[in-house]
Amino acid sequence: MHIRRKLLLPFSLLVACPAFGYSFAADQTTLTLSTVENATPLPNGLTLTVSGAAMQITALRPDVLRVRIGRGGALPEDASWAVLPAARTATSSVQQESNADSVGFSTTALHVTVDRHTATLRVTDLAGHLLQQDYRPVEYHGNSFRLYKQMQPDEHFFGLGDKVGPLDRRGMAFTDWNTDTFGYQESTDPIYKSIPFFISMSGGRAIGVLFDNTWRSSFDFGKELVDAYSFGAPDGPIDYYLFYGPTPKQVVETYAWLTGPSPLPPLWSLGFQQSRYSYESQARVMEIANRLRTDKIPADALYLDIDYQKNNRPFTVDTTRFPDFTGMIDELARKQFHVVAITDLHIAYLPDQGYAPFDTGMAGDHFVKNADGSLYIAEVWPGPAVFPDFTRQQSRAWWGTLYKDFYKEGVAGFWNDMNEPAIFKVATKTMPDTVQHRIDEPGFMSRTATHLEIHNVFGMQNTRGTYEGLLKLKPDQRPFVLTRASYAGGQRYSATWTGDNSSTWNHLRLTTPMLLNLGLSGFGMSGADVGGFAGTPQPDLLTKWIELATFQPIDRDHTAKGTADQEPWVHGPRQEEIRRRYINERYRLMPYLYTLAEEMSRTGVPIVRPLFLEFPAAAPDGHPIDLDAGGEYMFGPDLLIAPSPYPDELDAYDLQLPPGEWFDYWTGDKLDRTGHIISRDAEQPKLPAGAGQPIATPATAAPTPMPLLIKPTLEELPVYVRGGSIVPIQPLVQSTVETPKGPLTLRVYVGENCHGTLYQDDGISFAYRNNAYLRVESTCEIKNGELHIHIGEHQGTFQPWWKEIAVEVYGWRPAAKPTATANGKSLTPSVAKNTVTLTLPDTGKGLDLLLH
Ligand code: NBV
Repeated sequence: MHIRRKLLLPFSLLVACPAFGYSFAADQTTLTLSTVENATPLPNGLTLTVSGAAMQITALRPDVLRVRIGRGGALPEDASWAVLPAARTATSSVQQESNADSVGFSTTALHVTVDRHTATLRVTDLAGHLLQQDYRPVEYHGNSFRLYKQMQPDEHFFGLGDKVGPLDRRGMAFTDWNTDTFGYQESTDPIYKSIPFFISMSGGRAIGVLFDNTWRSSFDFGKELVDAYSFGAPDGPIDYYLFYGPTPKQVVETYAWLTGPSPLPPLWSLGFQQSRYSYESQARVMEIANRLRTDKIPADALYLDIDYQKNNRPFTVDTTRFPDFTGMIDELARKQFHVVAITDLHIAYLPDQGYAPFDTGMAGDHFVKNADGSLYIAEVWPGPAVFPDFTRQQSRAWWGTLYKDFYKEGVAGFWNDMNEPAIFKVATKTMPDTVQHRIDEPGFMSRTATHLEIHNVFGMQNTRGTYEGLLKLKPDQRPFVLTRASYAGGQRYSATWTGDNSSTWNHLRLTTPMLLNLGLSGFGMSGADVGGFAGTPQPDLLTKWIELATFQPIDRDHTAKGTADQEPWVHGPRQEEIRRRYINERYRLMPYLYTLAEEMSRTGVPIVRPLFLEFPAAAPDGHPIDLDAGGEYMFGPDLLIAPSPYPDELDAYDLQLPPGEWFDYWTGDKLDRTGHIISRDAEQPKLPAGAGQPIATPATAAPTPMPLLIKPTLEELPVYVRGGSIVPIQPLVQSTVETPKGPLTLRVYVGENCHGTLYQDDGISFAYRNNAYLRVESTCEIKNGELHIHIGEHQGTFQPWWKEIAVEVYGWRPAAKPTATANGKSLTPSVAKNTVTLTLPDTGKGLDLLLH
């Protein structure tokens, strides 16, 4: 055993250990895990003793490993807030592979070896490609530890939720400690969420690592060392999952298998949402609602921030400013608005004042305590407040009951803010380390834990209480919960937003990498305050932000107290017109967006995606294409959104379109690699209008990305459609509650591997689980100069709103006198500049179209 005792130094003194850039308490016992003393095969892996520590490596599936290490000779408790029990307890049989130098095993996807002399853990794929290898032995200093892994020169890192900064985490270091960071900037870390999961990509192969440790963990992606990345924590288990793609999409899907996907959201939550801190009276809320309708800005949700409450006390209403709260909710419902109300977790400390959340919480012993057993009381919005013990199942169940009245009155969704938890008037901005949380939970040992262990899961368990409580109150309604803080797996209970951003151009730019990394980290239902929270946006900034948010999962305009109005109509009719046009477009695209949300709820693949998720081999050497592509991203598999990487710049910017064929979303024009100029008039910008001009590339350069040069204008956000996609579009409505009038349009963009999916259901209940959904799969193909389009028969029992389908074909040049047949019957298509359209009754039995 290699146990060395370091010189005893004063407890508070932290020194940099010579071999490590990361500091450890110097009086802690150091243990270096460098010798394999014993190895016992398991049907699904291996148990080892390494320098006295217990280590277990098991296969949950052939492509998913779990590694656990316990310093004291026993493995850490087998429990998790993040990983679903079914995944955590899954096993896959392995083939033992040991020799004089190493112990190990293989699965049908991976080789695992541990060097007997150095204890170096190495994982490769079956072809021997290195996926991960220890860079140096695991070293403990007291309870703290750090794991170093080799980093390849071409290795890039993604994930960790909405940490601020570029999409690629390489060269940076981060800490997980949920923190209320009003006005955070690009270098601020940590912020609100802790999602200790990252994806590494190297040589075109992707792996995922979930480091399931709730303490103040940290990650370093080659900042400390040029050839290593590392992760560690001051305490808690070494318990991590390593999983192999090889594609990044497979990694994201496996992460959803481990931690669960986001549930299917209610349809209305995908509509435009209007908020501010705060609409301070019932009259003002109604004024906003009415203006949205009279100005014909489609919208679905209005938010009530803290000032609707009496003295900021959660679960109360200030009846002076909101004299008829229930009547207001009803009237808003008649106008097709859903209301989301904030319900912070800090319960006002009001003994003997008839405040039911406090009284019932005290009666049930539901609040967290100090180390001496006294009630923990701290100041937040209501003044002195107490905090539910969310790591107790009973306390979460009690919390859920607090929603009864609001939910019955028709409040549609709930907003859990301040749940890092944020505490006023203390330097740490949160609870003291010593606050005691009770873990009283199926699957966990019942015990008391300090705040240091629970801090990062507190917000997640808050949302779990809310989500499960709402489900109990209305078992057939999909809950909508929006949270600021969370932990890995928290996507099972809530959507999220990126907290208190600022009304600056840089924050608009940061929105994209933050939402992309959140999506890769499980939180596919996410948004950033549109227009920015802190400060007042300049007119053009708000317009550009509304344009971008059209193509993001949650589209919520929100701003801070004391800032100017930020609704779409401020800044006059010209700006409003542009903003309306984009919000309209979101509603036209709703069938596509909802189909993406359904895919996310099944597979974990997020709504907004980095380019490399759809085009993992776009760059010739396998590096993620996004690294060359500024602010571009995919909205689902088919639409590429190309905002300027520096949105306040007037200069032209370069775009990279991944290999394949592309169409301008706004005009339907096909982009031609031979230098065809896309219709665009910079002098008289109009919408919808295409943007972009291909830079001439030789026609032979087909598999390489297509570079374009874009001249930015206020009115245009360039959007491109992948050739080979079939995109469903609906007639414009003013809310998702309104039934669209007219046919469903299927825009067919002819190209390779042409297909599209459409998913519909009632948008609110769980009836889809009993077959009450509609799924239509469509394909297209050119054969012998004829275009074949197949629209599949309706799957599921849900009856959609349309009776007819309009098929709009782009990228196919018909004969001089085009003809068409539908299920064998002749029809005459109508032909416009770049489109051929056919409108047909949808019998639900499927359609086979042939265009000559
Ligand atoms: O509840 C007020 C705000 C809210 O509008 C914002 O979105 C949250 O992130 N809340 C923070 C508390 C105070 C903000 C200064």
